[in-house]
Amino acid sequence: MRLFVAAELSDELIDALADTSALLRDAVRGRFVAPDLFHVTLAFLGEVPAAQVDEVGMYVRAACEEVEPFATSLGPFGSFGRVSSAILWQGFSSGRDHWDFLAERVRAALRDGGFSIDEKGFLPHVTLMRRADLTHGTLPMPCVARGSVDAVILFASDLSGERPRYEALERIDLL
Ligand code: 2AM
Repeated sequence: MRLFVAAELSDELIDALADTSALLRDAVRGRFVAPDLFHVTLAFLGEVPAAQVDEVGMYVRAACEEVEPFATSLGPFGSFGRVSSAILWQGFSSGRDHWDFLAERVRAALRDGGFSIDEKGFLPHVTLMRRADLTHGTLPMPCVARGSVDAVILFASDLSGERPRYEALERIDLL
């Protein structure tokens, strides 16, 4: 199964991200991520044998025991890749230390468990668009909001259909 671990965002954050996405629809061409799929990836595992999924959940649960819920604010846009076919995302303007701590606990626990994860440096962001053409037009001002991160989810992603399907295998409340 193709696995990744993500932070769940509170409704205030999801609503503002959906408002930003609506503004982008008038300004940028590309493929939009549906608001019900908005998340912040903490660790990307890729293919893991189905028999090891419970073990992954156990390590993620253990990591989350060390982390409390935290507040964070949405911030400016950023992008990865070529300007003509970019990943366009919205980042965070506060809570960065909390984000780094959460991601590092999860990543360290998975590494200690012998799982290999994508080792690209962690940059907290929510992907809003893929294949965005940023060569034309002007980006709108992103909508910002303050909200919280209260839970972490282990997702399986299925890319075989027209749009990605993420199945929450396990949801862990931060306490
Ligand atoms: P993103 O976090 O920039 O949106 C499922 O594919 C999720 O894992 C997506 O949110 C994706 O990008 C993230 N991800 C992180 N590293 C990845 C990688 N090496 N391959 C595919 N997706 C990755």
